Amino acid sequence: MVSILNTTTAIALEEKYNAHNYHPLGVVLSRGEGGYVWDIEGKKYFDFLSAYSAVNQGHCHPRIIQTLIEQAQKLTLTSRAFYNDKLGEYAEYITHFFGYDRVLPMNTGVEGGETAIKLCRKWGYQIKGIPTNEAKIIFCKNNFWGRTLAAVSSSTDANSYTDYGPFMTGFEIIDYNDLEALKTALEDKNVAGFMLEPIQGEAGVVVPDEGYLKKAYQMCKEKNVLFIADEVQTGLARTGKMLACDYESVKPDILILGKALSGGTIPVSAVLANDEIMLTLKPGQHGSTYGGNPLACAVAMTALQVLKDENLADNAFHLGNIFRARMEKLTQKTNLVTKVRGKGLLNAIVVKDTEEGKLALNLCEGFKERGLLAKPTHGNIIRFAPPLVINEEQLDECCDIIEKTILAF
Ligand code: IF1
Repeated sequence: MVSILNTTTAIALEEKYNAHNYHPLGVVLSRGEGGYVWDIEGKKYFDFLSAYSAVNQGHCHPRIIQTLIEQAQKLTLTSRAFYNDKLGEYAEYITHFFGYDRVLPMNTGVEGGETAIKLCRKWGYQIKGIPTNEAKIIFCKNNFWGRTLAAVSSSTDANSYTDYGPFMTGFEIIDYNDLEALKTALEDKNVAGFMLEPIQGEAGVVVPDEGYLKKAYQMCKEKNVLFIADEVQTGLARTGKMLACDYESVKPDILILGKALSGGTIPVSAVLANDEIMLTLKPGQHGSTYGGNPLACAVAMTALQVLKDENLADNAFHLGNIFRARMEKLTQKTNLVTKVRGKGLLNAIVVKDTEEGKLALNLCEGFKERGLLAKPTHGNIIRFAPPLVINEEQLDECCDIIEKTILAF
């Protein structure tokens, strides 16, 4: 098939043949390297989305790609019907890396969440002694952990759940960053777990009060309830620490990782827990064809090692402070930016809500014209999450683009 694609024709093809389940910005990317991406016409951009934090290590990181190629030429998938020579090595590596007894390898982030919930329920019945089918899991308002039926059953976003019912039961919703609400919810003896994002991503980079995670964790411990951290987006150096929970020295009972675990190459997720929880699962009770495949295992080890070797958490911490300081300054020069929030390089600005979120969209179009890609969310919030490999000079250039664009409005 011969095709001469340009931006217009590439978009037209998607519009014609693909499901309309997304509304992308009008740019067609065809190449990426580090903090940059290029569109099909060769225009270069700073990537300020990082595939929703999946490319923390930067696009096409040479070491990760090298591992990917080498392993792909040897063995990619065996299923778990047989052992492979990479899974054991990876399991030892990642459990030592995060300090857990065991890992359960999956593929997408949402499968990690599903796995965590299944594990939590099994633990609830077998160890905590909750009566059959009575287990409850607490979630927070505006949570986002994916698109499966369980995920949308715990969602409070009408876009996510409308017309997908009937929904799964046993999920309780409380306000985020509300310890009183948690206290009340924890009174129920059938609560097995509390699952939350340490910073709510999709909700618009909502950072809870300092001490919230620590206190919530302690309250869960007092009630023999598992603290489940969804670090699919906040984890792996994004927020300036290896895990966002590290800020409050909280070690989740169940830790969910995804996205950057493969540095943006293939879907790799992981659920980490100690024996008491993980060993409630027996052969045949959970799994996935691709989970723990040798290609994923090899890639994930390199992806994690890159985070460490390149001190990407420290870089995110440092550059994040600079970025937010620049944006705070901007709020003094314009009334279009009303709020700046985030940690490390997971940040957002809230812009003045005009007609139907047009401003945020127009601003992102403006950023694009000046060579920076970002996407609005919830109409008036713009998320800024560049790959963690960018340097201070590049960040300054990006801040200039953002500032110039906003001040031109
Ligand atoms: C989409 C946002 C990001 C997540 C957390 C689990 C998952 C996600 C905390 C599931 C996924 C995504 C998916 C993406 C948009 C997106 C997102 F805009 F919704 F908020 F990242 F910022 N836990 N987040 O954020 O992981 O199954 O997708 O691998 O298009 O749905 P997944």
